[in-house]
Amino acid sequence: AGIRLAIVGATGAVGQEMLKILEERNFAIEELICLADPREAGTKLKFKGETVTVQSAGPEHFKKSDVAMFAVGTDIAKEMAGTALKNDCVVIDNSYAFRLQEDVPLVVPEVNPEDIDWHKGIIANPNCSTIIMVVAINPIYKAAGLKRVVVSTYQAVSGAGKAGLEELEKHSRDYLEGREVSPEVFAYPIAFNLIPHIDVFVEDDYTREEMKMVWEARKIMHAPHLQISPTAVRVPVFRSHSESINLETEKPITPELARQILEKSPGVVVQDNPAENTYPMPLFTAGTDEVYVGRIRKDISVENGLAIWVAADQIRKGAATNAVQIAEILAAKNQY
Ligand code: 11C
Repeated sequence: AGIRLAIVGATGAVGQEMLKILEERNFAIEELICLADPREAGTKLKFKGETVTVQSAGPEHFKKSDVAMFAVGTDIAKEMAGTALKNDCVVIDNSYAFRLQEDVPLVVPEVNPEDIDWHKGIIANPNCSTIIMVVAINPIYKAAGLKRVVVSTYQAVSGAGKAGLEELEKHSRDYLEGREVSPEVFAYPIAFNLIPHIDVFVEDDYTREEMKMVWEARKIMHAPHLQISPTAVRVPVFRSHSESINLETEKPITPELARQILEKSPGVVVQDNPAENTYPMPLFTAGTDEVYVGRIRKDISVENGLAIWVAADQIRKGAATNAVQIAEILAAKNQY
């Protein structure tokens, strides 16, 4: 036995990773339904050695599913969630569509698993940069309180999906082989460059990617007044986002205590030994499920301050793994 599970957007970067993770974690599935838009219908995918044929998503699929994990854009998520709800199918949505809606829990299982209990049919999966940040900073928040967070992200191209991956590869080849580089997914050439602009500009010249980190972290951590100033930057890395985070705490906390707390925190791996040049790097965190924290040191610019460096695979912990963890909790508690 197990649950009847649909994956909407099964052919995309996040959808594909969801399948891998479900298989790795041996998630108990009674029936797996892989859905995508009509152009992808008929695509054959592998799951546990068997072939699953992708179907064009329709109400009949939601009727047959207990839970649907959505790995599609905001507009399609809005369109399809209603159909899923009408058919008694609980939605775990990876898009921005419902994250800030008051009646929708926004969940990172290491931080606020209890919020799953009050879902009304939709549970939102946060933005990848937000998930990675809150897994690392929530334990410090619990131990010493937080006044202010300053975060700069170094976001991999796969945050923009398969097309982002292909663009970095193409731009790298074009640049090295002397051809003209023509940006499509990103606003500028991404190979050998950094682009301090992800998503659209919204408030006070911050981007929406940056404001998502503010709005979503406050909701997940139940810290409505937490002050956060992010700068989100796209970097020529294929996979795994990194973040430089400066924390101003309410109470003093030594780097040693922070290290001990983080070592015991769920979902966190501390990689921090400057003497041995040990710190997290995206090349090595890619393909894993944890959030890696290193460079834990006193922020010498404030009285109660810590500086940390974080890296994590944003397709896994930042999206697919987090959604599967939520599905595991729903399944274990029969909350669908
Ligand atoms: C990026 N963080 O790296 C974005 C992708 O709200 O789920 C995910 C956007 C979101 O481009």
